[in-house]
Amino acid sequence: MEKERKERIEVWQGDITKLRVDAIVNAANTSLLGGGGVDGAIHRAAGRELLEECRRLGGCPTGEARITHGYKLPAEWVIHTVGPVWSGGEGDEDVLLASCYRNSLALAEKHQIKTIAFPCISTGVYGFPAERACQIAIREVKSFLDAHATAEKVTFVCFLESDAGLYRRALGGLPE
Ligand code: AR6
Repeated sequence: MEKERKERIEVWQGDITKLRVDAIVNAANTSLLGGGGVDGAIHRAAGRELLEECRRLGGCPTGEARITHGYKLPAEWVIHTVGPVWSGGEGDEDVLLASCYRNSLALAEKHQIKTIAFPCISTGVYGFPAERACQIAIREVKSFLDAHATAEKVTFVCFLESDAGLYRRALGGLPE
């Protein structure tokens, strides 16, 4: 079982908008109307129709997720989730970040999505420490995969080489 789960997780370094997977996850903000970072890249690549669909959703609270079509993206779906803004770790940032992964994966399951790619949510503009976020992301994905069979592959997309290193080390250290 453990080996099987390991084969369902991969790390890929690059631009998430290029990935031909069923769904890519967007690190959005509560307005869902676009922004910088990965959010800006996804909206640019998907085109204006994505913004129009997002507008109809009326926003998304931190820690929750919403799904739209992918339009001009190679991915069929975009799952938009809103990570917490880091404020020193004394608030509920860890819990909210875990909710982003859990709620995104629950939406994927609901839509029978088999392949899904995550960026490193909250670790850019929102300032969440990369290593701490990586541990939370891996923990949530592992427990989801153990409980659900629909998802065949979860890809952690790391834009930065340093993040790819973090994920590869953390996943290499999974217990056998
Ligand atoms: N593909 C994959 N990852 C990327 C890409 C890309 N094309 N571009 C950046 N990253 P951020 P946040 C990585 O700032 O911290 C936006 O303005 C980046 O290196 O995009 O959740 C939203 O509208 C980092 O590892 O998202 C919100 O206002 C990760 O994506 C706010 O930023 C997340 O960085 C959300 O901030």
